[in-house]
Amino acid sequence: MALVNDRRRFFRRALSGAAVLALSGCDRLSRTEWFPKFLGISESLSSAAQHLITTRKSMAQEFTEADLSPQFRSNGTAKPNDPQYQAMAARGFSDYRLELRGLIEQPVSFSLAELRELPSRTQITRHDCVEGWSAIGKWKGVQLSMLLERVRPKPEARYVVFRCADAMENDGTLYYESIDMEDAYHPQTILAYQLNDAPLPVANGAPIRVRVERQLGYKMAKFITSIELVSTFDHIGRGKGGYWEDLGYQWYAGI
Ligand SMILES: Nc1nc2c(c(=O)[nH]1)N[C@H]1C(S)=C(S)[C@@H](COP(=O)(O)O)O[C@H]1N2
Ligand SMILES: [Mo]
Repeated sequence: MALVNDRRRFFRRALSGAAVLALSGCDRLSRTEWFPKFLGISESLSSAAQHLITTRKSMAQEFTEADLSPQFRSNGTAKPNDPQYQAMAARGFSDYRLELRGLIEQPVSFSLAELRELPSRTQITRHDCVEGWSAIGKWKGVQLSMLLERVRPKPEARYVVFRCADAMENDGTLYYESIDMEDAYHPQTILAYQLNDAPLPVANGAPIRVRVERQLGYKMAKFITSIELVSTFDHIGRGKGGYWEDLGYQWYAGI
C-alpha cells in the first residue's frame, strides 16, 4: 500500500514536471512518442524515485534487424581535432591502446585487436538524444564487466570515468563521462567497436565508444582513450561527473 501511494505521488510529480517543461517552450522536443515520457521521468525525478518503477538491473529493450534506422546519425563531435587522434585514425587505430587505471588492483591496457579477441556482445538498441532524435543501431563490443573482472576494482571504487579524445569547442576541455558500478556491471554496458556490422565509424566514436543502454545519448562517450575508476569526481573537470553535467545536465540520465 505504501508503495502504491509512493507511486501515485511519483506520477503526479512526473506529470507536473512534464507540464512545466511543455509550458516553457519545449514543444519541438515532443515530436517523438517517447519524449514526453522521458521528460517526465528524467527531468523531474531523482534516481531514487526512478527505482520505484524500473529496477536498474532490468534490460533495455532490444530490437531486430528489421527495426534498424536506415542510417545512424552522428551528433556532437564528428571528428576530434587532435592531430594524434587523426594520425592514429589514418593508421586504422593499429597502435590504439585503451588504458584502465585508478582504483584497481591491476592496471592494464588493451589494443583494439586484443579487445576484439575477447568474447563479445551484440545488441540492437534505441539511442535517445536530448536534442529530440532517436535512432536504432546494432552494436558489437566487449562487456565492460569483463574488463573490470580483469583489473579487479578496489572496494572504494564507486564510478567508472571515460576520458575522450575530443576537445570541446566551447571551453577546450576534453569530453568525459561517468557511470556508477551498477551500470558498469550491467550486461548491456559494452565498449562498442562495431556499428551495423562495420568497424565503428569515426563519426560515431572510433575506435571505442561506450553503450549504456538505459540512459540518454550524452552518457555514451565516444573516442574513449582511457577508463579510470574513482571514488569521487572532485579531481575531474568541475566535479559533476561529465562534460555536460558540468554545464548543468543531470548525471543520471535514465530513459
Ligand atoms: N566524446 C564524445 N562523446 C559523445 C559526444 C561528443 O560530442 N563527444 N556527444 C554525445 C551525444 S550528445 C550523443 S547524442 C551521442 C551521439 O552519438 P553518435 O554520434 O554515434 O550519434 O554521443 C555522445 N557522446
Ligand atoms: Mo545527445
